[in-house]
Amino acid sequence: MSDPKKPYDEPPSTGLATKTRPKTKKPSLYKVLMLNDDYTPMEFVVHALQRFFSKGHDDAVRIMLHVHQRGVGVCGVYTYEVAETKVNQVMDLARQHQHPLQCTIEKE
Ligand code: TYC
Repeated sequence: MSDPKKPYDEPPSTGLATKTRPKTKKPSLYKVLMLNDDYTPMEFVVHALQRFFSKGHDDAVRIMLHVHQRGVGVCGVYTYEVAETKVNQVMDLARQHQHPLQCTIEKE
């Protein structure tokens, strides 16, 4: 006999407690890298790091100087769409100010 309290699509209980564990996959992460150049003003890079990567002033200066001295540096690590958006935001603002600043994405 069917249980009148149960919906029709549920199989009859076996008395075994089971836990469904929906299969989820952690998204891949991507580093946003900033590249050095000889023309973009240091203050502009610091501003971009604060505005688009939510860095505090001191952290932004530290990252900017790292890129200035080493040629490349990590601004942050994000899922693909977020990383792509941040690269576009930086490059759009740089273009508007006619700075050659370049940003890229690298898979972690
Ligand atoms: N090298 C630039 C200068 O001396 C500053 C700079 C730092 C530019 C970081 C780009 O990603 C960069 N004005």
